[in-house]
Amino acid sequence: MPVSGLPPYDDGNIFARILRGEIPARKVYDDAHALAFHDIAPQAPVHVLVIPKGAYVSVADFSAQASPEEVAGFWRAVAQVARQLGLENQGFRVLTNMGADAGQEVPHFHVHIFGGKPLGPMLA
Ligand code: IU
Repeated sequence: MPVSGLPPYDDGNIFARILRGEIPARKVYDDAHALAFHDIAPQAPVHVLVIPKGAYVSVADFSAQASPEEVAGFWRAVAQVARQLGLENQGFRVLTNMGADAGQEVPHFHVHIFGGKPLGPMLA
């Protein structure tokens, strides 16, 4: 069960279907712990999503329930994806939305990587 008060993990969510190969995605990275692919509605010149392979609704669930190996593997993958996309030297933004107030649309934990231009200040 989610620790965050969000509904239980739904196996039919779109990212679960991408993980199972039922729906195509423009993949940029794939390893034991994480999959990364281009967002279908990019909000920056580079906009990639990184998702863990395990079934976690949100960052709260992932942080509370994933094994240390999964957590380390996931965040190493995030850094690797940014490197691979050439963002490391110019800078980039990593963001996750959790729950309704943050506008989380897909109930499988994911982080957004934005880059490819000066991003300006964060919007609250
Ligand atoms: P959010 O953090 O849950 O709000 O972000 C979900 C993102 O998933 C959003 O940027 C969508 O454009 C993106 N997305 C996608 O890349 N492919 C899909 O099939 C769907 C959403 I549905």
